[in-house]
Amino acid sequence: MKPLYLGIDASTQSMTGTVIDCGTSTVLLSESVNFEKDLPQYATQSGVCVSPDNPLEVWSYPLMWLDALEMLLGRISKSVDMKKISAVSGSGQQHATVWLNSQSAFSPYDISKRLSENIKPFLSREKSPVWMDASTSAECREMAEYVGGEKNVLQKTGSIMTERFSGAQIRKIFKVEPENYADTKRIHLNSSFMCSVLCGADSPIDYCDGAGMNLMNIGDFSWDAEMLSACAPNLAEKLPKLAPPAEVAGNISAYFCKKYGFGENVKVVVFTGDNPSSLVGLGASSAGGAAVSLGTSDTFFCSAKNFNPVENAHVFCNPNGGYMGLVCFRNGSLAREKFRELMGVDWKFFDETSFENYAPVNDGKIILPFFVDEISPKISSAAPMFFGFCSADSKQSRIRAFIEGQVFNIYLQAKKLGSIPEKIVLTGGASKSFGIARTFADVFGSEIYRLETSQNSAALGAAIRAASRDYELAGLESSFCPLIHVCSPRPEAAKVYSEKLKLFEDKLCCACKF
Ligand code: XUL
Repeated sequence: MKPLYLGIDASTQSMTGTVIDCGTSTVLLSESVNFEKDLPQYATQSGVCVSPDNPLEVWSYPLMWLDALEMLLGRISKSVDMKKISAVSGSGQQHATVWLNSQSAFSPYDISKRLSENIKPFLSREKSPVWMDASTSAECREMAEYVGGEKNVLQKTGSIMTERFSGAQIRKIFKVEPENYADTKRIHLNSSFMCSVLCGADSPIDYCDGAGMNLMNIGDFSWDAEMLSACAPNLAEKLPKLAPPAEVAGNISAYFCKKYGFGENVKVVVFTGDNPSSLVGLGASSAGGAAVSLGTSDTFFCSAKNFNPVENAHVFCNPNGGYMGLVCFRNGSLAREKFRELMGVDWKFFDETSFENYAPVNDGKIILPFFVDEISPKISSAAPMFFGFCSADSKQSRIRAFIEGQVFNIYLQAKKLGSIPEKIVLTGGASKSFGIARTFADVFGSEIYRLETSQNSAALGAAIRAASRDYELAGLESSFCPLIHVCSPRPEAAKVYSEKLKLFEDKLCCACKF
C-alpha cells in the first residue's frame, strides 16, 4: 500500500484540502470550507472585512482560519483513512500576518477545546491584514526612503515597496498600535501560522512566501537587517526563522492524531504562499513554465532560473528551486463581470458569441479595462477608458477590445519579467472562456493549455510538495497535472497585435500615475 499525502490551501475565500494517492497517481479527494457561507459568525464577505471608514483597509480573522481547518479535517476524515496519510503540507494567501503574544502559543493543546479556543489567548491582534489591504502607501514611502530608494528595495527583496506586502503592514501596525506591537512576540504569515498550528510548534517561514514581505534579502534568503530597521524596532526577534521550502517543520501534533485520526509520525513540510504552491499544482515549476490564474484578481506567474527584479512585478522563490516571477492585476474577474453587465449581455455572448469567427484587426479601437485602481501598472481609474470608438460600434467589438485590453496589459507586464513563454497554462474560473484563451494565444504567440481536471491548484501543489519528500517533484507534476491543449497562436495575429499593442501602450503610458 502506497501512502497518501494531504495539501491544505488557506486562501482568501475558503480553505481547501486535497488528498493524493501516489500509488494510483490520482487525486483521491478535494474538500473545501467556504468562510462566508460555512462560518457566518465571523461576518466576512468573501472571507474578508473592509473598513467602513477606509475601503483600503481589509482584514480577516486567524481564529476563523482555525475553525475552518477543523471543519475541513472533520469532513476529510469522513471519507479518507487518515492513518494512510504520510505527510502534509500547505499554502496560504500571501502577505497576511498573524500577531501572537508568545512564541510558544502552539502546544500543548487542550483536546477538549477547539483550536481557536486554544490559540485565542495568544493572539495580540484578533485581525490579520490581508493582501487586499492597500492602506500603507505612507509606510511604503518611509521604508523606501530609509534604505535609499525603491531601486535598493527591489534589488534586496525582489519587489519595490508594495502596500499589501507584510513589511509595510507591520510598520503601519507598529505606528498605529504601538502597544500591540510591543506586546507581540511572534509575527507569522498565514502559511507559517497554519504550519505551526499543525505541528504544535513555532514553524519557519519558507523562502517563497518570505519573499512576499519586502523584508527578506532574496539574494541570500536571510532577513535583511536594513529592511527590518526600516520597518519597525526589534523586528528580528519577532519573526520566525526562514527555511527552504522542502524543510520538514516537524511531526503533526497529537491533537490532530486524537481528534482526526492521523498516524503519529506524519511529517509536516513547511507551508508556502498560494502562488508558489500553484506554480507546482499547475505543473509549471520547471524551466519555462508559466501560468495565468484568472480569478478575483488575475495573476501571471512563471518559473525563472535567475533573479531578474523589475518594477511592477515580484520575484519570489520557486518551490522547485530558483525563482518565480509574479504580476498581480486587481482588475480580474470582477472587472469582466462589470463590463458584461455594462454591455447587458450574458456570459455566452460575452466569451463565445463575441469571438466567433473573429480574426484580430488593428482598428485603432482600444479600451483600458480598469474599474478599480490598477496596481500593475499603477493607474487610477473607476471605469474603462474607450479610445477610437463611435456610437455605431457593436457590443461585440467593445467586448473584444475590453478582453484584448486585459490581455495586452498582462502581456506588457509579463514581458518586463524576461522572455515570453512558449506555453501558458490558464487556470481559474475565466480560463474556461474560449474568447479569452484565444486572445491569450494570439497576443502572447504562445500555446495555451488548461488542466485536464479542474483542481484547486494551490492545494494540489501543497499535496505534491508533501509527496516530494518521497518522490521526484517533476514526475509528480506530470502525473498529477495533465494538461489539455486549448489553442495555438494564429500566425496572422502576430503582426496585427504587435501594432495594436503599441497603440495600447501609448494610451496606457498617458494614463499611468508614473
Ligand atoms: C500575490 C497576492 C495574491 C494573494 C492571493 O502577491 O497578493 O495573489 O496571494 O491569495
